[in-house]
This record gives sequence, structure tokens and C-alpha cells, in this order.
Amino acid sequence: MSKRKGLGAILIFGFAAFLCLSCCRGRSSPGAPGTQDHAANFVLIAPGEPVEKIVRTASLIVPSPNQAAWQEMEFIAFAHFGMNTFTDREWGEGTESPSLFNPGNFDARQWVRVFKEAGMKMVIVTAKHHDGFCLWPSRYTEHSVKKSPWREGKGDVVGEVAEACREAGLRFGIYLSPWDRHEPTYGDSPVYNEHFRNQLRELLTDYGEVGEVWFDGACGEGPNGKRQEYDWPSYYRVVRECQPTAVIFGMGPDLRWVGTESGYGRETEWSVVPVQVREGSASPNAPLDDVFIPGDMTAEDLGSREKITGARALAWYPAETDVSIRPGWFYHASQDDEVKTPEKLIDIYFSSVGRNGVLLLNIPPDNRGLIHENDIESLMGMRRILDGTFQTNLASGARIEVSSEKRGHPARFILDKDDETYWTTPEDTESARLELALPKKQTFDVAMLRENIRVGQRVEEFSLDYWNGSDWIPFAGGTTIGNKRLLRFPAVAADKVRLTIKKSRLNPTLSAFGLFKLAS
Ligand code: FUL
Repeated sequence: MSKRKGLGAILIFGFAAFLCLSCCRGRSSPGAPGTQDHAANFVLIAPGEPVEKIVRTASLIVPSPNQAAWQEMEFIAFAHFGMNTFTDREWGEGTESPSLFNPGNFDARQWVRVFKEAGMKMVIVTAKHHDGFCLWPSRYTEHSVKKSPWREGKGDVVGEVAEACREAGLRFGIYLSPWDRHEPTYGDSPVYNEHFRNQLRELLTDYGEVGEVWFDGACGEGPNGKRQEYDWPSYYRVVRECQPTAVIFGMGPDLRWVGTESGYGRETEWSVVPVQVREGSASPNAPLDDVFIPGDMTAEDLGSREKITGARALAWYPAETDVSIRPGWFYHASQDDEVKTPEKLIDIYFSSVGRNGVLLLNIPPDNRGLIHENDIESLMGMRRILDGTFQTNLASGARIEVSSEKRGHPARFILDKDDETYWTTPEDTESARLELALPKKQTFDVAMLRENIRVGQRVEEFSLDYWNGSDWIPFAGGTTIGNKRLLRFPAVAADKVRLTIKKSRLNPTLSAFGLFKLAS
């Protein structure tokens, strides 16, 4: 079997299969293509286009409304829970007896309370992992909670988590593993694809609004000895039909896997990257869903000028950074003392959310059906540090002098608390300098910058200096900013700071700027 989120055997689907498996009626247009100057999250590039034109095109690509709403969440909970929680494994075989599933103190409200207090905005639950055991009473298999002793077979983990999220005002998402080691039809490709769509439709119809659908690319052979060929476009159609506000992760066209399970994104993280499309069918009007081919997105450089030059298609395809708070994805009592510390979680936060990504942190509920005390302690420790750090922006109240600003987009917008307002320069100005005179001398060791991604991602290089009374001294800098860039550096005490945007793909934008002192 090949296990991957982005890599491995890339499945190329028969166009015929794709046409005849049209199981859905309408579609939303989260991936509608655009033209050069028309804002869209996907653009086809004509062969031989000059570099300058491609760079400009890339700078005008914007997130779909669903992608923008997802990015704003910043911090999401992943809950790996299921048969493995009771067998002490990471990957089940599919032969486990449902009688093993019995979380005596199961309390979805406790999970959601903890996640909400930690600052997470959505909860993604493993409705079905690779072992095929379903946490909801699916009509399409007997291998589920309904055959377990838990609540005498009347329980529904997915339903209770969805309900608890709704009550708490959190969004709700599902992980549904296409690889199913229990299902007898797995490997009989068209039959299993139908089964998978049925389960997907069930989950996306019966549990209210779903904000994210998580598709892992793991694939194997079925009992017939044949390798399953997933019909991804038909899965996307079910999602679009049933949940028009959901984003599709991984093997889908909305969110890409950052490429590691460490929690660390790239120093240079572009949300606009080349994507593979099905040749021959890629008409200028084809929505991305119809032509998208999941590809390997694990390379260090995905979106540089060099990478986008010669691309067939460019899309807004932002990084989601998944990592577990423990060594494993599922709960194992033996790992109770290996829960990541608040300091480690902070380092991960700075390297994921702070590198233009969204952090999907896995906190696996234990075999009682509760979030374990040790995980709660670490999460709350992390929250305390984040709150302590970001409550006071030491740059607020600064007087700003700027090299240029576009009418209606003054520099002071970077310090208001409104992320929709932003500073920018006139269109032909791709570098800029902002000098901030702080109301008094401050000591800080964290900087925060945000582009207004609703008009695209543009900044390619920036630096920060402080005034020591006689000279400008560099203290931090970087390449991409994107939705949020967080930088840490040895503490600086100063009353004047300068931001230089050295290189940008189009006039740079900034919706927020901050200086902070890291709390402990
Ligand atoms: C992987 C799976 O194989 C792991 O078990 C886990 O669910 C992780 C998030 O994705 O590909």
C-alpha cells in the first residue's frame, strides 16, 4: 500500500469514469478559473507567457471565500479517536471486533470545551480511519459503533461531537479515510467508490454544517488483490453539493498538506503555487475541481518565481500544518509522559500559523472518551503564553512615516484593529519603507506582519531595523508574509523601528503590524 498525503502513486483518473459517475446535481464554484485581471483562485497559464506576466498573474490570485474563512481560523483541533484507541495501535487491520470499542466516560462536550479554551476554532474528528470502523452508525456497513457495547449500540460519536461544536460555536470537520481495510468491496474500484461516496454523503447530510473534509491519500489493495483507484472528482462533487462552504484538504483542491507531520512550515510559504491539471480537458472555463490532479507538494520550494514560470496552472492552495500533541496520532497510555510541552507547542505555533499556515493540532481523546489531563495542561499552558504575548501590541499609537501610500489605504491602517483595512502603495510601486516612532521606548522580541490575502499574496522579501540613536540596526527579516508572519529575535529596546519591503510581486499590502514581548 502506498501511504501519503501528497506523494506516492499519483492517481490519474479516467476521464470516462469521471463523466459517468456524476452523482450530484448542482455545484458551487469554489474553484472557478480566472483571467489575468479577474480575481479568482485558479488560473490556467498559456504556454510561453513571459515571466513578468506570470508573476503578475500569480500576485492577483486570491483565496476563494471558503479558503479565506478557513485561513482566519488559524488554529484547529484534530481528534484521532476510534478502534485504535482501544487496541493501542496506530493503524488497525480492519479485523478488530466492534466489541472492543467502549469509551465508558465519553463526553464530546469536554473535548470541545478544552479545544475552545485553547483557542481552536474547528474540530475535525476521524469518522473512519484506515481500519474502516465507523464512529457513526453508517447505513452502509455493520462495522461501526452500532455493533459496539458502547451505549448499547445506540451511540454516535460523530453526532455528539458535531452537536457539542454547534453548542460551543465551533466549526466541525470530518476525516474520512478512503483507505478502508475492512470493507469487502475495497479494491473493486467502481463499487467501492460508490460505497465511499455514500458514506461521505451520509456524513455531509446528517450532521449539520461541515467546515472541512480531510482526505488522506493512503491507498492499498483490496481482498481481490487489486489496488483501489479512487475517483476523487466524484468525491469533490459530493462535498460541493452537500456542503458548499466546506474546504477539501489533502487530496482535494482547496488545502494542501504542508509536507511534514512535524508542525513546522516553510520559512518561505507561498499560498499561490503551480498545480497539476488534467491535460486535454483543461479548457479555460473548467472549474479547478474538474481538472485538478492531486500531486506531490512536499518540496521545499513550491512557489518561487522559478517554480511558477512554466507552470500550466496556478492556484491559491494554502498550507495546513498537521501535528500531534503526542508522538502518535491515537491515544496510547504509554505516551502520557510524552505530551508536547507548552514551549514546544509555542514553537510549533510560531512555525505554522506564523509561517502563513493553519495549525491543525491533534489531541487524541483517551480510552475513557476524554481529553487526558496531561494534554489539557499543555494546551492551557500554550494558551496562557499566547494570550500573555499578544494582548499588548507595543507598536500601537506609533506615528508612521511611509515612502508611499495609495489613496484610501493609509499606513495607519496597519495599526488599527481591523484586518479588512490595509495599507498599500500605488500599483507600480513594489518596494516601500515604513518608519514607526513608538510613543515610548519599548522592549520587544516578537514581530507580527499580515498581508491582506484577500487581494493576493505578494511580498517576497522584507527586513526590520531599529534606531539605536545613531544608526539603523537590522534585527529581523524574511521572505514571504502571507496571512500571518511571526518572527522571534533577541530582545530589542528601541523607540523607532523601520520596516522595509524590499521585493514584492505587485504593490505590497499590510493589514496588520505588531511588536510584542514573549510571555513565559
Ligand atoms: C496519515 C495517517 O496514515 C495517520 O494515521 C494519521 O491519520 C495522519 C493524520 O494521516 O496519513
